[in-house]
Amino acid sequence: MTTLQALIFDVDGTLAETERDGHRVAFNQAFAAAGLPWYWSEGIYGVLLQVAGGKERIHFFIDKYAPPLPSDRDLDDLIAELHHAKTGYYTALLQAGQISLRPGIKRLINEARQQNVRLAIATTSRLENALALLETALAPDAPSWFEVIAAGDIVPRKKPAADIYHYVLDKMALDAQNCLVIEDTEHGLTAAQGAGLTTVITVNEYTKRQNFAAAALVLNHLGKPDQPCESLWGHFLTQPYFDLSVARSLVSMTEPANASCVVKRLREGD
Ligand code: XBP
Repeated sequence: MTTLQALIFDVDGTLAETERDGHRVAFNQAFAAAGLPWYWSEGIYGVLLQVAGGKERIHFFIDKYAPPLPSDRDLDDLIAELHHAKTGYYTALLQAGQISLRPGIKRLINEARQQNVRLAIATTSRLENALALLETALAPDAPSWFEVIAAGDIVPRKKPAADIYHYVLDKMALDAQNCLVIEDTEHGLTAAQGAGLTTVITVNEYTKRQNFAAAALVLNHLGKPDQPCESLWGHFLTQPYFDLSVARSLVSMTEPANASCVVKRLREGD
């Protein structure tokens, strides 16, 4: 029988709402510090999020919106410099305690640690960003709870390519069927599916209209006893939150013990 041996977490948007209030703000701080008249509004940032990776996102912005560019700068050097500065602003935002974890994340991670379910991270973001979030929002020693923290340029192709998930599985010497992924985007789902991984999605404002038909379960968040989650697609939870019992049911491909009938239900026009 297939058993759950590991949980693999995406970072941005999954562990915390880092995109709108973290990365976006830090990109804008880096642009202003460099004297560039660029500003990424919440709306524009939603468009830019279709490209994963900070450097790649700045490239995409320049290609799509043709903003004013300094004539005396090599483009790749400028982007590398902006991205380096942005990382500093982003980690400073985290150190200032500006960003907290999404509902249920800490509870699920603690439950996994108590039950010896192995933990890993698979993110497109830079390693120092992932470490800073874990340290500031979870616990100073939280990075050590994760057996593998796969981040940024460690693989040649970022999500939606499956590379980062293949990397994690190789490093942990695990079969995909024994792992469950928590993601928040269609790109993340595509990457995890590409590696054969069962995936649970917790949507956010930027991703709630994306196509998650291939997910095992789509929730508004993982939920906690005093803040119930809502099932948007897949198995309808009959308890107020997602926990390891549901995770085990999903990977064993049996009807979840704590979920009733399948509700293929997506929120439209919401
Ligand atoms: C999130 C991303 C990243 C961050 C910025 O990745 O797409 O590009 O927005 O990261 P994930 P960097 O959902 O896989 O965690 O600036 O550090 O590249």
